[in-house]
Amino acid sequence: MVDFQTWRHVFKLDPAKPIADEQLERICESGTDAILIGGSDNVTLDNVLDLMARVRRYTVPVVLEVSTVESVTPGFDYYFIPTVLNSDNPLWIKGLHHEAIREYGDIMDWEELIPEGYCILNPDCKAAELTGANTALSLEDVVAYARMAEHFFRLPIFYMEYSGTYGDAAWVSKIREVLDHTRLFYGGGIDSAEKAKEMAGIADTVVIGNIIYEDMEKAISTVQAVAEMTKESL
Ligand code: 1GP
Repeated sequence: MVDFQTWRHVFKLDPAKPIADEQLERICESGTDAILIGGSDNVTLDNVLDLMARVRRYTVPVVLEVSTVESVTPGFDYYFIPTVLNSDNPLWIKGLHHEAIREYGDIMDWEELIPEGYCILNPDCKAAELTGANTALSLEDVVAYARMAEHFFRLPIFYMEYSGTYGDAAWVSKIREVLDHTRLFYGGGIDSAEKAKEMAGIADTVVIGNIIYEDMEKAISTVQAVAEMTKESL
């Protein structure tokens, strides 16, 4: 049985962005712990199905990070469901979730459904704009969201989402200190082995996205970097 609780390195592929077969093979065979399929724009059932089928040629676990109800389809190891803790729009906190459960509640395998408590920290990213996230947060605000995720909502994942920009390692460290059971995911701006190593030294799981489409060598180098950091911290 695949267990997301052990994952240290995850590649996030955007179903709306084209990727050649050879490139996909390098990503899937890189030694990463999982492939997360998800994006903010133009995610359709067609492009999700297409990418899932292509990733399924490899043994790596594959997860759908659900952003639209229409794109939900069977065949993934897990369904990660973001709930955006710093959005004031209930649609992104529990509205779409309600819609999806109304539609698929009878046939859902609840073990495969993993809620993620998102805290979006880059004001300029698509996800912030889409969800109306309040990114003008102090560190104390983020600490409170992390504690809310762990102790109030009892979420298995707290995701510091800096998508497109490299985050503040001091902030990530502080959040690390306040979480015991909830897994800390970090994503955003990891475009080198050094940055992958730094964030993997703090967070439980690092998510690497954009660089896959910009510089394949650098993307691949993050896998080894995270493995080294994991070894060093054992
Ligand atoms: C995006 O957190 C991921 O949802 C990864 O961010 O694309 O900046 O690597 P990047």
